[in-house]
Amino acid sequence: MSHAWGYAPNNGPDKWADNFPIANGPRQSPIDIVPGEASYDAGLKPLNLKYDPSTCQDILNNGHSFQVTFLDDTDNSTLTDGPISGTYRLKQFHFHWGASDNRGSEHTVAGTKYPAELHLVHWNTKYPSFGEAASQPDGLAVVGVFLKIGDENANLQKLLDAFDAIKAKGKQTTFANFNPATLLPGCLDYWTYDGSLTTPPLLESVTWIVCKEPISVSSEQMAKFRSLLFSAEGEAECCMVDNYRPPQPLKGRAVRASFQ
Ligand code: SG4
Ligand code: ZN
Repeated sequence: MSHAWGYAPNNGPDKWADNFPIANGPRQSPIDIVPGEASYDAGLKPLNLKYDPSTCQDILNNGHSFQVTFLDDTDNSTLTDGPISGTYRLKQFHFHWGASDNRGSEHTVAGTKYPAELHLVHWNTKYPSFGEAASQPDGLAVVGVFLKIGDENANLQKLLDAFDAIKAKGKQTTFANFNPATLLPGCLDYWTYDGSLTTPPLLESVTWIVCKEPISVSSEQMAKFRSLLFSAEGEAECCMVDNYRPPQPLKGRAVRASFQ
């Protein structure tokens, strides 16, 4: 791979294995979730998400997505219960989306693609830091939420209104007092399976928790996601679109459902 990784034909998902051989590993993400093949597990607890808006720090275009970062030096914003043991701290959330409304999610449901997918990334506090947790089999827990075209979503709009300040790669601005719980669907039923980061280094450290119920986004709001740029200021403008990895082989893994 002659360039840094990205989502273009010359450096996209089909090329990642050249520099990151774990791309062909046993527990890669995302996957196609086939509801009929997921097994209901009555032992799965409800998700317990406790988010403190005062831990929200900034919003950043990292050239692959945009992310909102949280202060993670205390247990103020955490995920507990669900399929995991112990306490996981919220580090950041980000999205993946398409060039048009017919694609963009990473996970699919019986082959159905959603126009975008939100990822809330948490790390296991049995490890000293996010960086150290990220290479442990039980190091990370990511909550995935599908976006579906419908009514305008006022909670998403707060993010979109910050986009003018982070249009290009490397741009960052403060983003204070945002409660990520406002982005969750009303019903927290989920599927869960053992997987990986969906971008290089593709580390196999993620307990995936994918919510069954999507949140809404309008077509106009989706268009605003596509106004961000992969490129930095001064470079040829390249719209940030199709920043998703397609589904990977299940390789015999179990997908469990928290609901019947
Ligand atoms: C996005 O590119 C985020 O911006 C990355 O965040 C994130 O990497 C990456 O996706 C993979 O995360 O939930 N999709 S995912 O598996 O969280 C990490 C940063 O670069 C390590 C901080
Ligand atoms: Zn992601």
